[in-house]
Amino acid sequence: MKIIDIRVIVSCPGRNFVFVKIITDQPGLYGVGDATLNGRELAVAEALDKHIAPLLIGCDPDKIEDTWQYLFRGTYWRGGPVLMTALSGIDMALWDIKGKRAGMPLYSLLGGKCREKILIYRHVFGRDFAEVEDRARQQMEERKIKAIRVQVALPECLMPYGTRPINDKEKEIWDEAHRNQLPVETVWEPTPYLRTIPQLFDHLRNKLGEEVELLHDVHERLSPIEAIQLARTLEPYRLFFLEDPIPPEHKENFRLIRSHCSIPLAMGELFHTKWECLTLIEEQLIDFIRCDLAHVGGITEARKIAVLAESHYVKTAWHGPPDISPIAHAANIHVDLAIPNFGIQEWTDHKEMVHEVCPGGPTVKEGYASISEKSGLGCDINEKAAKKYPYKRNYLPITRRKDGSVHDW
Ligand code: KDG
Ligand code: MG
Repeated sequence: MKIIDIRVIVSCPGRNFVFVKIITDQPGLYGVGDATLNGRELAVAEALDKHIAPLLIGCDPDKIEDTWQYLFRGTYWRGGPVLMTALSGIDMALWDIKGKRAGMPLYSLLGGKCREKILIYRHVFGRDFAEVEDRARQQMEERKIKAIRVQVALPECLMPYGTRPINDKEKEIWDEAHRNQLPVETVWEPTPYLRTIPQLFDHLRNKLGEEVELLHDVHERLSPIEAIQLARTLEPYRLFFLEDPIPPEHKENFRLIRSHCSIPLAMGELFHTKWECLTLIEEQLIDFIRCDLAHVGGITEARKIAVLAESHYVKTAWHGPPDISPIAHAANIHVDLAIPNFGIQEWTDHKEMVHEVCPGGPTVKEGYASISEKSGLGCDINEKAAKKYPYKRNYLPITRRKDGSVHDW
């Protein structure tokens, strides 16, 4: 069996996605993968199209591990978000082919189901505590969601991470940035943040009770000592986990945080290889590893990370934002089903347009995700529909402190 073509499909059904389609010489046999890197989509598409695809034409798609090593080590300039996203897309598509050949859903190839359904968490944001409470209640009552990640607008800040425009001034800034296809510039300060978030959790625990699982994403914005302050003040509110408290570069900082609080910690959406996870896992500095399967090297690398994590009692919580496609969400669910140390799965609903371009992804019912029994990943790419939605330049927001200096978003 040989790879005869690799198509890179960039489409914007409401937001940009990069899809990979690997076509084999066997009639009708192909695999699909997700290689979307939000805000730098075309860099990955070019890497795939111009550098990676020519290397793989004529290769045997059955050799997933060998292809992974060939692309990772073979570049010499290995790692980094662009190349690892490209590699992830290829890896997913190769697993999809293998599943289709076997006539088995991917989770079955990975060892079979360890559980029947996948506990998910959804996001809720609000302009104030009451709005967060209302929206969380709606998720709990109407959709039977069991775990909710909460973010709130902050005084003295402008559209901090996880929130949307809350007034005319913010809406104007938001609309203008989108009109010009440039990043929205937001403002964030640690003091109001560290004051407000514990008050939000106090409000929510009082109003929503103890049953619902609550989470919060710091989005890598705190210094280690600020993270300790936040974690300690949040301890009484029994968070499921506190996500990405500090920037990803200096993993050893987690030793300090870990030794000062008992709150469960999660980290990993900005990691690009298993080696970046090692210190946190080996020293049990976190409780949940939450890599992005579309950025960390695909299903092959995620499996290895899950095995490393299992031996240190660390659970998984793979990244599941709206900026990766249903294909990557499907990869998440297949791995979640097959590993013993699954923890929780981040979930966001896609717009109908996304499902039109990429049918067959996982679905959620009463707070749990599941996937069809189709062989492989279970997803497809509708190339005709994809063409209807051409790429639109789009950036992630950029954050500044009040003094004008750039900060982590
Ligand atoms: O593209 C960036 C998003 O994927 C990221 O900001 C979302 O932090 C995120 C999350 O936890 O979903
Ligand atoms: Mg996050």
